[in-house]
Amino acid sequence: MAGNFTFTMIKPAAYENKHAGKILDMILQGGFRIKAIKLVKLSYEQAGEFYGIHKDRPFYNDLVTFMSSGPVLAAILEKENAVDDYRKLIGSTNPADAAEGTIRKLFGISVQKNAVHGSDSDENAAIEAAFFFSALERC
Ligand code: DAT
Ligand code: MG
Repeated sequence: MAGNFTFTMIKPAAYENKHAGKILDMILQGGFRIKAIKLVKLSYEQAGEFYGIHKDRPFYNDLVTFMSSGPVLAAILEKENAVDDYRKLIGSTNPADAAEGTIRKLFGISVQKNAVHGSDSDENAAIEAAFFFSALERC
């Protein structure tokens, strides 16, 4: 059965470029409810742990450096079928390939600076949400 929450981060470039308000509005208008949210500045080590699954990929070091370069806005988003519906709302990993009207198409500036993270499975949504938020921080 599909889960009812996913995890997202507005990445440092999109946050720095003042797109957080517009992205949150798209998330809310897309039918998601914000269950938890906070601004976090990850250390290199913390970003490395979050993206540990990619540690053997050639882009890993650049990705971790970028994700620890400034604040990220982390959130848990609630909706039926949240993981798949959010992946549709954000679009393909590379903004150049993302469908018109998606968050990455509108606000992404490169594969790395693709505006937002979105969990790829219910299992990873649970792991990623727990990485950032305690049970007390979820409303
Ligand atoms: P997604 O974020 O769509 O789940 P992913 O899990 O494959 O994509 O990769 C995680 C992040 O790593 C992605 O958001 C941006 C970066 N990335 C992926 N492929 C890349 C590449 N070929 N070059 C540079 N960065 C890349
Ligand atoms: Mg991924």
